[in-house]
Amino acid sequence: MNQGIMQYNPPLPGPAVPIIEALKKNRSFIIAPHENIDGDALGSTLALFLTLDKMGKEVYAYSADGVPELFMFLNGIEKIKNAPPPSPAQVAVLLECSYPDRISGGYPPERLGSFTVNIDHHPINGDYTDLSWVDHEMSSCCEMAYYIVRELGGLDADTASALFVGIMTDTGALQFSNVNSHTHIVLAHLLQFGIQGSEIIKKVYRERPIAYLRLFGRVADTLQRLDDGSVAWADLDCAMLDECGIEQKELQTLTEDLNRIKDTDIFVLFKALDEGKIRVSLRSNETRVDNIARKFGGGGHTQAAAFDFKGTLEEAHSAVLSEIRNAKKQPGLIKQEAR
Ligand SMILES: [Mn+2]
Repeated sequence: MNQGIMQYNPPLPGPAVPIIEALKKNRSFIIAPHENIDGDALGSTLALFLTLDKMGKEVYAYSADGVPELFMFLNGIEKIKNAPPPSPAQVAVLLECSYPDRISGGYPPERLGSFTVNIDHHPINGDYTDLSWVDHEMSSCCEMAYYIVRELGGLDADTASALFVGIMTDTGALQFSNVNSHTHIVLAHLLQFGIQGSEIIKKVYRERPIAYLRLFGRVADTLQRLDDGSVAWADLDCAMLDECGIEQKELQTLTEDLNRIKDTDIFVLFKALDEGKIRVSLRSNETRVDNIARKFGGGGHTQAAAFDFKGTLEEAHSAVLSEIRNAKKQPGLIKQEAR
């Protein structure tokens, strides 16, 4: 560390203060990310785990659906368990769980802690915990966790790497409009802990197992475009995963990797991986997609949202594409500022 670090210390957001107090004064914690863990939920889970552990607290962090191979290079990642927590802690810290049914493993909050804390950057949050910090202006949950980790004295190369991964994966390596000057200042501070930012970006954004690239090819083969080409979609099913030897949890970057079609506004990935249910992921450049996801009982951000559709792939195609057509016809929904 050198003296320059001070100049990158952005001011602590007010809502983080009571959460920091709760973490300081309690002894035992469970850290729970959302189901289908992604880089952001994972980075914040790991950074908070390492920080509380270093403070001598009793802490259990888990991801019921495991940890994607892509993130296994992070130091301390093996401390995140797949098994459910043995018993509730004093405090459960829920990360990006907009609603209780998003909690990894489907456990109710009271099963995890007698006092619950919620940290989230999704625009709509159920406000179901004792303490809550929800700020949709934040690029990522990791940008929020940064402040908590920093105030608790937890910033070091390992926590900085974990937080860096989450900020990068949730901003598409700074390509999305959720990035602002604060995000850059936080990243600048993290880089001062001796982490190799360019190496991390390479691992997360460039290096792909060959089986993954084969799967990418199979899914890209299903690409179709609507009308004027402003809407594109692709399909994925279990047979493709089996043929390519890829597990479901390794698909974290697939939507992002596919969503780079020139002159396309909305990209939709239909994942037929569970009986009678299609997981639909939406990405957009201009049209808001969180409103579309909400119509189907899901949610997310203005430019990245998702939901589960009950029915067949064909039914999902027809319902979702007609809803997108409607959304694009309503001027109020088009070309809004993303954040
Ligand atoms: Mn996130």
